[in-house]
Amino acid sequence: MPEKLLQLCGVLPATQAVLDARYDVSRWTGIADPDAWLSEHGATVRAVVTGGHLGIETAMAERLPSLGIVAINGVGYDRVDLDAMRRLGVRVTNTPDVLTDDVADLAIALMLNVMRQLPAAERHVRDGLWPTSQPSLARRASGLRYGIVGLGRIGQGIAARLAGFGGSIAYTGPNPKQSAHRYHAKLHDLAAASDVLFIATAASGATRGLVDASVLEALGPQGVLINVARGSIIDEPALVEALATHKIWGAGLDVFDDEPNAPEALFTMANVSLAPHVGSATAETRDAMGKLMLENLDAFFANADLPTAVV
Ligand code: 8YV
Repeated sequence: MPEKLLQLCGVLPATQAVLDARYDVSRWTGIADPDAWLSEHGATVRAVVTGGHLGIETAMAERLPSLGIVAINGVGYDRVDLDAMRRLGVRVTNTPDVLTDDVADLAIALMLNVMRQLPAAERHVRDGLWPTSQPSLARRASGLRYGIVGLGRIGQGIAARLAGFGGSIAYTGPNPKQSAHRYHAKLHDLAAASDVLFIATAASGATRGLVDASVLEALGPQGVLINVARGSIIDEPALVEALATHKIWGAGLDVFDDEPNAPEALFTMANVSLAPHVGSATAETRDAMGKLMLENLDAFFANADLPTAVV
């Protein structure tokens, strides 16, 4: 009998085909009455597959008494209460490394979008305005002071790309790392010393609203904020206010606090580039994430070491 698996997120067709072949899969989105379903089938579920941005509610996990593993198809585990999973005896895995390059690429793309005003430039051509006018001048993106919040895998990927832009790179995090880049213990000091501030830190309860009005003020009226981590790390109303009142110059955002909802006030703002959480959304990376997620599941059911265990 295949093991019962509850799938909370969508995956690529190739990954789905393997899941469907190896497991008895129920897809959460196809379940008409979730409460009744959990009462009837909850006790048989052995594995949950979920996205980094989705995680799993502890209340749901508590209704799955045979649950052995939550396999996250993503690197972030901020939406999973790890202590609760330990208490419930549930393993947790994620998909680190395979998405680092794509997320770092997107951070640079957002910076270029904002500084070089590429969406406006493209609209200019598509709207047929080129023969009669020029778009407004943009800002140089190279040779600046770049700050990175979180010099982990993705932060280092961003730093490696920025090395080609000239300028200087500094970072903050709980502790200094073995790195040639300048360390600031305080986020405010890093923000004050940065033209472009990249958010690349893992989210947790402790990072909620970390980038608040005072950090944005420190970044200053010429400063640009780029976020490819989690929306929760930024005080979103404070960000909207800072942009609207020109306390900072611009922002490039791939993540939001209440996805898939982004604050509508941002939609009409100049100097803002928005993306619908696509940091890891390339065919190559999503395929690699799917494979790693499957490897973790297979290892769990084979009683083998989990390739990328979080818990
Ligand atoms: C994806 C992510 O949106 O890896 C993460 O933590 O947030 C993204 O890669 C998601 O996990 C895809 O399921």
